[in-house]
Amino acid sequence: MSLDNQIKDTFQRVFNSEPQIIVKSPGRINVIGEHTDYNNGFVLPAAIDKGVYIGISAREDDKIELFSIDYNEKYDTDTTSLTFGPELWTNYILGVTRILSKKSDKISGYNLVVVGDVPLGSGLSSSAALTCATSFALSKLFDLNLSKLDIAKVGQQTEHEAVGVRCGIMDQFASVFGQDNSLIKLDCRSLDYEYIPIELDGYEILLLNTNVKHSLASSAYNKRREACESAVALVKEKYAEVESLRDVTLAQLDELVKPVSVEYYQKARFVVEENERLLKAAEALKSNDIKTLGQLLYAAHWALSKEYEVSCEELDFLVSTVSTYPEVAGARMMGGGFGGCTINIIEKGKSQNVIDKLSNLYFNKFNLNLIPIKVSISNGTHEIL
Ligand code: GAF
Repeated sequence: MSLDNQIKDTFQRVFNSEPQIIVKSPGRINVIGEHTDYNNGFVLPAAIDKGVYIGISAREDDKIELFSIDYNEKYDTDTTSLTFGPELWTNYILGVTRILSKKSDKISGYNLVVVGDVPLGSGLSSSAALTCATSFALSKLFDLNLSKLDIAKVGQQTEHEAVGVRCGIMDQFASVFGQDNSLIKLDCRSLDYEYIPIELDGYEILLLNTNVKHSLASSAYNKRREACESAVALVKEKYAEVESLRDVTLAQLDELVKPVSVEYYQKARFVVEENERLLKAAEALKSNDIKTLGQLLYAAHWALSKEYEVSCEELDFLVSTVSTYPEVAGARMMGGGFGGCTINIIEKGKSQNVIDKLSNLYFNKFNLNLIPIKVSISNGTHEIL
């Protein structure tokens, strides 16, 4: 049964009624440009066909009743206390509700059913999909008139406040602004963006899920962000106009950061170079130069692994193994790191060969199943009903 029909069925069973609104908000991939968003740099993501679906209806009272199909769990609270439940999925939904309730008094009680097909922990941003779906649904239901950018920002703020991850705007922006068959080249400083049609002449994208999510992910993420901020503070002592790593040159890092902290220097240099790689990759995509694009992906991976130190054994194994396959133009870890997926650019029609060759090797080494994920590039958050 399709996910929107599952929502309707479950709504009927749990709430004895039809949802007033059903929305879908997608997960995302990112071709290149990791850990650049919170440094005011560029990113190159796209929304995918897999996402989170929410069905919602307003109530006469101030009760909030939530039901997750994936967890088969119900959780109730009310608009005054907005107490989070024991599971993280409730924090995301109620975190959005808290933020919007502070902005508007139009929010009253509601019933909500949620389901999704973004594999959890795979680095495809199921959490951004969930917060953006919630924010869009509440805006429609209670006439809050939120713009697309408002929705993305509320999603990001929820991640900061309700979950404690000081993420950038990439995932939420991609989920909301996604467009069929297009990548989004987003400038995270100005929030200007450009759609780049994804025409990988003769190539296709395949995601390979390591099936691991190492637990240090969120604390390590915040630590990387702090290292970048510390590097900026050091440069700022001499160059007061500098606001973020986007404004910093490699020469300034050599002069002012390297002598003080190798750790900050390495992390900051990665970000400056990752932005450069992204700009080259965007040009390579526009001129269909897949060879150059692939090389940039490999370079990004090893920099993420060795300099930014956000990879893991499983991701490194996948990337180093496919780099010996002639049908693979490029590959790298994708998203925040410490597990999740690699993104691979493979000659059209050869993905199954790669999966066949790699699956046994991966299982023998890690005793884990490698999970291939095929995605298509799709539209952003939208109403279904
Ligand atoms: C996670 C974050 F949520 C994003 O904001 C981004 O920083 C990404 O990691 C790394 O590029 O997905």
